[in-house]
Amino acid sequence: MSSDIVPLATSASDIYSGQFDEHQARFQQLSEEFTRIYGTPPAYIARAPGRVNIIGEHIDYCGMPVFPMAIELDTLIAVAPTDTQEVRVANTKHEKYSAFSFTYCEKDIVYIDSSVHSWANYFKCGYKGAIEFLKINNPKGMNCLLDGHVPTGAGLSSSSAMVSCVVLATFNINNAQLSKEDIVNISVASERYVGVNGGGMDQTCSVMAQRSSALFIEFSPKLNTTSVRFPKTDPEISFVIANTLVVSDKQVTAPVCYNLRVVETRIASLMLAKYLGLDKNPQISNVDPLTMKIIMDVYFANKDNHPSDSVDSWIFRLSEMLSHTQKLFSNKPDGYTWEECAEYLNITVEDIKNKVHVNKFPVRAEKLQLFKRSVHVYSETLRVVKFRQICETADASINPLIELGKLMNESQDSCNKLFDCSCEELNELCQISINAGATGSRLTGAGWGGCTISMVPSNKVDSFIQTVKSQYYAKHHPNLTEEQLEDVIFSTKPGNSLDSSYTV
Ligand code: NG1
Ligand code: MG
Repeated sequence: MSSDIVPLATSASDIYSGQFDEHQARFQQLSEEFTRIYGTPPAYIARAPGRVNIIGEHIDYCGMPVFPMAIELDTLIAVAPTDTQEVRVANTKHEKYSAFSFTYCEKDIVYIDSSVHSWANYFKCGYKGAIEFLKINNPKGMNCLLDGHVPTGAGLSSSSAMVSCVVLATFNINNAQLSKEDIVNISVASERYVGVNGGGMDQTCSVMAQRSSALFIEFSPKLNTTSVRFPKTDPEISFVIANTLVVSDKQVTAPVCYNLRVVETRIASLMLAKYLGLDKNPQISNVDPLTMKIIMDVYFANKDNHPSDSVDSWIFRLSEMLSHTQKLFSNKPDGYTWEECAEYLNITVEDIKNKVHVNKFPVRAEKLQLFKRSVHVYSETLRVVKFRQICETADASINPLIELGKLMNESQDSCNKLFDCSCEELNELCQISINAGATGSRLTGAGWGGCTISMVPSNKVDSFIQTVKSQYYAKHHPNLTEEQLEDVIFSTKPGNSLDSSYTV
């Protein structure tokens, strides 16, 4: 685990030192706009990229490893300290995102109304998380100007890019040094203030990812990241992101979508623990949140001889857990009522609801789909582990484009049929993508709308994009101009991670 201190640049020369050449013009422009708005230049510019998840969907909050990469699209925040405790925030896209301000208050730092869907909430989350961590009651005021390039509601983590960026900016303004791990932990915890009980993939990727690599992220027993390069192939592997243009707002749909999935996987973990005779084990009974990864680890403690992080061990353990899960839940493939879960666990429905924190993250469901969700979690994790293995060990005997693509297609199938997080347009776009030459295509991020990611041989990228434009966009969004289409379907390569702030 890298615990690098994020370096703070100390002079204007750092920004022009060459390392950040590619951002120089944008920094300059943002700095000028900031000066126009606030009358003084910014002290820092912080940058955090969005991410695309290549494989491993809806398993981060189950403690399972995922395989995203940072993309080139990012969020920038220009910021300067002020003498008051007022925080003023403007956006370069001010027609869509109106400016707001608030003043630090000792009681709750800043009030966040999670019943309102507003971009301001994500800013406030990052600010609140950073100040809470700093434990100071006299934070500096800040003037801020945001410049976001990650499409919102598209599964590319515009939200986490913004939260991580605000955490970094708030720390810098208050002269605090922090490790990358601190930024990750604060960003993950603080984004939950908007009411979505999210996992840690997005913030970890935004902060830790390395240029030209994807990031294998393990969350349990502790955060651990490994940069993984894609295998060399001829033609090379390329990725294309395509937006269905179905806006999926996780915050609004959380009680029947995202937060419900978190609850279903947690209840499945409780029941699995009992089924495996582990419910009295202190490593399980006192753990909150109890995840499917913890159940697996405790079950196999001292049980199998492989080093626990070897690929063989992962495959062995996950396969066995998959078969336990199938045995336990298969008699109710249409789902469990809350009462049936309570009866199995020999506790009340109220007890279950407390254990999975529905008071904090409310959900609405008659039935809980424990069979489908848990089969997805263990099988999707198997795909993640195999995906990484192919990337690291591929030799001439296999075609990685085909093998990796196959895993992506299986992931889409599982997201669609078992996790119910796809939608008609995502399925259609994936199918068109395969017909257009992708070897694999799947939804990315939470789903229910947003983007797909497709693996495409590099020599076919142009024709692929043309075909998808004519078969998907011309049909569903015929009025989009060529320029607008460039923002909804584009090829991407691994971008680099959150940068430190630069004094300008
Ligand atoms: P998006 O859709 O990008 O917000 C969300 C979660 C991830 C992960 C994915 C599904 C947050 C901040 N992000 O991503 O942690 O669970 O869904 O794999 O909640
Ligand atoms: Mg998000």
